[in-house]
Parts: sequence; C-alpha cells; structure tokens
Amino acid sequence: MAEVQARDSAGSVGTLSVQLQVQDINDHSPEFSATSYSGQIQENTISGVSVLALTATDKDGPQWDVLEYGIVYEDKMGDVAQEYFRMVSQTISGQTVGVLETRKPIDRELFSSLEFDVYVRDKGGRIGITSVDLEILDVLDSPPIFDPDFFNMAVPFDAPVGYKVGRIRAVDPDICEWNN
Ligand SMILES: [Ca+2]
Ligand SMILES: [Ca+2]
Ligand SMILES: [Ca+2]
Repeated sequence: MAEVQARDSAGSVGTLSVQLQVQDINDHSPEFSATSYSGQIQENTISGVSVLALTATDKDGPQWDVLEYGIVYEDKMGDVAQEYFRMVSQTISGQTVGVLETRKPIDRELFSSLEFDVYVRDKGGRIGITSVDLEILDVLDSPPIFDPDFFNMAVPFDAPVGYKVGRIRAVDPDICEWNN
C-alpha cells in the first residue's frame, strides 16, 4: 500500500491510496537437482519401464513453473537415446519430476552405454540442461557364432573312438561372465 499526495494551487491537499502489487516475471531458468545422472537398464527391456527420475526446481512462482522434460536429440547420442527412451512428466507430491522410461527394447550388442542430455522447460520457455549416462546391462541373448575356418575337418575312415578331430572356435557377442 502506498499513498500519493497532490496539492493544488490554493494549497489544499488530496490523498489517494494506491495498491501496489509486485508482479512475478519469469527471470529464472529451471535447474536440475544434479549436474549429471547415471543409471542402468537391462538390454531388451520392454516399453514403459521407468529407468530414472530427474527433479528440477524453478525459483519463479507457479505461473512460470516447470512444464516439461525431454531428451536433447541434437547433441551427443541424443538421437539414439530418443529412439529407445522418452521423458515423461509426472507430478509426485506437488512436484513435477521427469521420468526417463523405455520406449522400445535396446540391444546391448549394439549400444553398451548411452550418453545424452535432458532438458527441462518452464512455461516461459526458459530451459535447464543436465547430462545422463546410461549403462545397458548384458543378458545372454546372442547365439555363439562358429568360426567357419574350423569347420572343414577331415575324420579318417578308420579313426578310433575318442580320436581328436580338432577344435571348434566360437565367438560370443555377450560379455565374458556368460561365456564359458
Ligand atoms: Ca522460471
Ligand atoms: Ca542383445
Ligand atoms: Ca547380450
């Protein structure tokens, strides 16, 4: 509340009360709670599974509050990340969090990890960025590939039982702990 006074030439004073209201403008960009996030997901996981929850806050009031989260597809491995994952905005106890969830199954033998950026945007279009490092965990899903060079092995006609024909070499695309 403020008072404005005016005096006319005869000296009489008039007073007017003016109500002042401070208007909230969008002068802060939303910020993620962490400068980077890391997570893991098993390869071949079906669509719709939550991988990570990212939180962001905005110092401006509700009018300018956080609106949406998304994957930055122009940078790093963002184009690949966007193919396999998506960001979904969810309101959890009054706060809008960004949940990274699977979009379609990913093959670890194609991508063993993904590095990409995620944005958060407020209602005025100001954005905050954070980076995500996602490890794709291996499952035993690749049949061994036999090396064709080792296939042409001759067995003598009169070979005794237990005769050693040769060794077969196989290459397995899954990682070591599965390979024996
Ligand atoms: Ca803001
Ligand atoms: Ca695979
Ligand atoms: Ca595998």
